[in-house]
Amino acid sequence: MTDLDSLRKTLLDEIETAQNLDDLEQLRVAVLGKKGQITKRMKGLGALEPEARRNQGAALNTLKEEISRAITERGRVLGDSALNARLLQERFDMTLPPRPETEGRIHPISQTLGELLQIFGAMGFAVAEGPDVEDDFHNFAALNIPPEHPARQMHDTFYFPPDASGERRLLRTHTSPVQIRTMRAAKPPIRIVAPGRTYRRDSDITHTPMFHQIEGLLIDRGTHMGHLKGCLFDFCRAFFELDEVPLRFRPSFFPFTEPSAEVDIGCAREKDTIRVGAGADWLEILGCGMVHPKVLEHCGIDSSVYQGFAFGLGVERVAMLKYGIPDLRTFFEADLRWLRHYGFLPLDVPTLTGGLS
Ligand code: 2NM
Repeated sequence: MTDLDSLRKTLLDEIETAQNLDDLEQLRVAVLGKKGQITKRMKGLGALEPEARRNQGAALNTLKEEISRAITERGRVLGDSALNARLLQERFDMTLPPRPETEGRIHPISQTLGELLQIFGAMGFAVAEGPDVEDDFHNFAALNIPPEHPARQMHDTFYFPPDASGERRLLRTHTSPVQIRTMRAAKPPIRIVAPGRTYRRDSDITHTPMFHQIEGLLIDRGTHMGHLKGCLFDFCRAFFELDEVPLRFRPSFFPFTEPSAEVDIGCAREKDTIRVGAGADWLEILGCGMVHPKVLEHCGIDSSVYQGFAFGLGVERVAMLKYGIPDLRTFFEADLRWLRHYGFLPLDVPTLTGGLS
């Protein structure tokens, strides 16, 4: 056996019997490090005759690679078993409450959006999203709101300066442009909800320039107001966690629906609170209607074959009602005391089976 053969045998033996990653690392340094056994021999090659140097060099390289591979492989095995041992030792009780108690809170808007998506998700609505910066077509024209229509003033839009072609982009005034984009891209049947931020030039106790909406859209053959009513009754029962909800559909007008309605929920106005679900008073909570045939046609949907219903509601508004938050503007003040009071714990995830709130 040559000198290298016996070195190979010894080293492979030592690698195979290394019991932990530290020992293996020491071994690697002792063999392949700057002053290691193989490195030293490589340095010694210079003193040999050319022929012997070539042969010995090739043999040393082969040995070096073989040893490197063996160390890597043994490292993997030792690493795996070290991890397994740690996992066994670090087993802990996932049912214990977190300590110390979590400081952060989920903002009521995030919590409420989670609840809304949970409810509409269970009804088969997919979530659709779109850009906050929109163009005139998607925010207005496609929704049957022509340039001279008073709704454009009504909406008090934030416009950007006109671009080179004279087109003014804008911050969407509702999430309906998402529905337009979806209808133009997909074929019926369509069942989506579009949650998100919306913007209007309006700021007083009951209006903030940015607020959240969620809008629903369902397009299919034979869709009618009865489907819309059933959907909204189911939604209100689930959201307000009531067995029965008094709802009132009042005729209304939106350019993008015909007929249109506003929906009021029965409530009791007490001294400085409003209790929903019972009582002699009514409170408007959402707008809805059958999608206007012109809107369907703008989206390439044949209105003689397909009908759709749509609805829209303000997320802040329903969050205030459900959680008794009296002042809209506090939502956006980032007041930590307010958040600690009205916010939700991160593990308080809304589910239909576990309870939404
Ligand atoms: C509302 C009320 C009524 C609505 C209509 C559409 C679309 F794109 F399908 F035409 N999206 N959203 C709609 C209808 C929104 O919010 C108060």
